[in-house]
Order: sequence, then structure tokens, then C-alpha cells
Amino acid sequence: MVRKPTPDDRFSFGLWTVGWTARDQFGEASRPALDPWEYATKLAELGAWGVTFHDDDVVPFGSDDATRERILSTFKKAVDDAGLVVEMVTTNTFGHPVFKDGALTSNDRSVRRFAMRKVLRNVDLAAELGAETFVMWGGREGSEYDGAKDVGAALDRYREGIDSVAAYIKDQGYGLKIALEPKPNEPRGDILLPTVGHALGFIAQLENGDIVGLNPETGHEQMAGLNYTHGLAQALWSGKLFHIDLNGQRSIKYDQDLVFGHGDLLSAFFTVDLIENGFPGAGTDGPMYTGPRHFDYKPSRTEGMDGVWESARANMEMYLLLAQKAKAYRADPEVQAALEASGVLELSQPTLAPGETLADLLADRSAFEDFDADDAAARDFGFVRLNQLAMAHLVG
Ligand code: ASC
Ligand code: MN
Ligand code: MN
Ligand code: MN
Repeated sequence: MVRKPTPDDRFSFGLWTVGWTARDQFGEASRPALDPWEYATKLAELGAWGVTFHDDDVVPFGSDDATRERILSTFKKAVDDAGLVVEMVTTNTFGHPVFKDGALTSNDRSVRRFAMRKVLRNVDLAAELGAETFVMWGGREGSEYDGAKDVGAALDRYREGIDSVAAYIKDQGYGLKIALEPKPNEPRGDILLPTVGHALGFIAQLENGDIVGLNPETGHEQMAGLNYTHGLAQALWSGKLFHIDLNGQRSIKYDQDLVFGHGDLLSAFFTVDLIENGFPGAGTDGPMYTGPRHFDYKPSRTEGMDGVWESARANMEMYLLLAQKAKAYRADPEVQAALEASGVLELSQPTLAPGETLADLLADRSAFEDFDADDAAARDFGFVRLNQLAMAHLVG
């Protein structure tokens, strides 16, 4: 149906995805835990190019230095032997109960200092492993009760934390970029930086914001009822789309972390269309996402180890199928004509003509005094036809 993925596709997986033993709020693990390197080897066999991990996915929280060194060297060797790249590293600042009120924004200052140290140590590891991106998902940064968090102070501390980590990266001369990952809620009642837009606003307040961007996750935007593709688009337009977490989500509910494309399929189609083909009016001359195709999903609790590998494979297959369809969609002359007719391409034309001033616009009677609004209102944009062509490419 579709070719097997190769390292050129730059698919990568979090170790915590295939490594999830499916312990949830209501039940025990339904799968065994393998050693971290076993997941890496198997992912490479399936055609993945990279792996990513939280510090604690590889080295258990609280391990002494000797244990840490021993585990990391075994892991590095396995990753190298498998021909995999560690493209991103992230820090677990949510698992241990010490982080129950947050890490960089905990009300407890000693916890904030501990969190900063845990993150900085992990920055060193990320650099040592040659990662390009350092993701920061502040899962516990938030509250359940509005009176329990001084949000102004929390944002001050968040800014202090992220700016410090970014300054450290620069001081050490590491080639790392930070990617913040928004999520609206879960595990906290409300999480700070809940959406792509909130995070972009926050980054603009940073001193070292030049190396800070975003890692938007499909389901996290959709949990907030938002359009993931639009979120990616604005991050891309802002020069801040550093990394992506692809998965599937079916509407506003708990974080499902389904296989990519197993949630909102049409949305996934346009996500891939944007990633592979860029903005329709700009094409490949416009800003393009150049990072990895990274999956952050959870194999469903009903699946055994066969199902884990089958679901990992499914993510890549979904992406490749959608990429194929998105290419055909863009290349279809009927679609190009429909894009033209719908004004989608016209939108790339600046509203003022080259060299035209506002005074010129004010003097242009055809723009206002003589403009026939009723005539313009009669235009049929043909968006439904355009969308149906997309649908026909998707399911036809
Ligand atoms: C991350 C990340 C998430 C969470 C979650 C942990 O680093 O991107 O979405 O942690 O996967 O289970
Ligand atoms: Mn998620
Ligand atoms: Mn994620
Ligand atoms: Mn996740």
C-alpha cells in the first residue's frame, strides 16, 4: 500500500511512547517494561531514524552517578549500533511527587531550584548526545484552584527558568534550541502556557527567546478545541516551529495520544500537507518545517507487545499515506484551479500595491467610494468544492 519508512523520512519516537507499560489512573500496567535500548533497536528495525527521551526514561530518578554513567553508556552504544540519532531530549519534571505543584513554577522555592538543576544536568546530556532540540513540557506547571497560584509570579518564575536554561545553552556554546510544549490541562486542572498562542506570547517576553520556540502536540491543541494545523502554521510563520509531537485525538476530552491520523483524519491530512508542502500561496519558497517527524503517542492499553510495534508502524504508515495524498492533492490541476478560484492564492498578494502609500489608498475611489460591496459580496468562493477535492484525494 505504501513503502516502508527509511531514515530519510526522519521519523522519530519518544522512548516513553512504545515504552509506556499502560499504567493509567484506573489500572495497573498491562505490558512489561523492556530495557530502554530494546525499544531503540526495534524502532530502528521498523524504519525510524531517531529516538527521544526524558532523562528518567533511561536513567531511573535518583540513580547514583556510577549507575547513571553505566546505563547511559549502554544506551548510547545501543543507539549507535542501531544507527539511530538522538534528535531531542526532554526532562521529566512531572513524575516524582516533589513536582506535584510544578517544577520551575512550584510555590516551593527549593523545588524550583532542584528542578533547575535537574533540567541543566539534562541539557548537558542532550548536548553530549548531539541532540538539536531540548523540549520543555511543563505538565505540572499550573493549578487546580485559582487562589492557589499567583499567576503573575508563576510567569515571572517560568520566564526566569526558561531564560536561565537558554542562557546556559548559549554560555556553554551548545547547538541546542529549546522547544516549549503547550497543553491546556492534565495532569493539572489548568496548565500554564496552555496553547501555541499563549506560548508564543510568552516567548516574546524572554531575553533569550531567540533560541526558544515550540513543540506543538496534535492532541494538546485539540483538547483545547483548537485547530492544530493553524497552530503549526502560526508557529511556522513566527519562525518558531522547532519540533512537532504528532498523535491522534478525538475531540475535547482526556489526552488520548492515539496513533497519528487515528483521531481527526481530515485535520491530519492538512497537517501533513502543511509540513510537506508548505503554505499553498508560498510553496517551498515560503517557510518550511525542517525538523523531525516526531511521534508522541501511547499504544492503547488493550495492546500487547505485538500491538506496540504495530502501532508504532501505523504512525509512520499514516504519515506516509497522508504525505502521498497531500502531494497528489497539490499536484492536481483541478485543485490548483480551485485554489485559484477560491482566492486562496490571491491572499498572498499584498493588500497595498508595491509602492502604494496609505494616502494613495485613501485617494483610490475604486477602493471605497465606487466600490460595489454588493457585487463583491456576490462572489462564490467555492470553498466547499475545494474541500470536497481534498476529501476525494483523502478517501477516494
Ligand atoms: C513530554 C511530552 C508530553 C509528555 C507526556 C508524558 O515530554 O511531549 O506530551 O511528556 O508524553 O507522558
Ligand atoms: Mn499528549
Ligand atoms: Mn508531547
Ligand atoms: Mn504526551
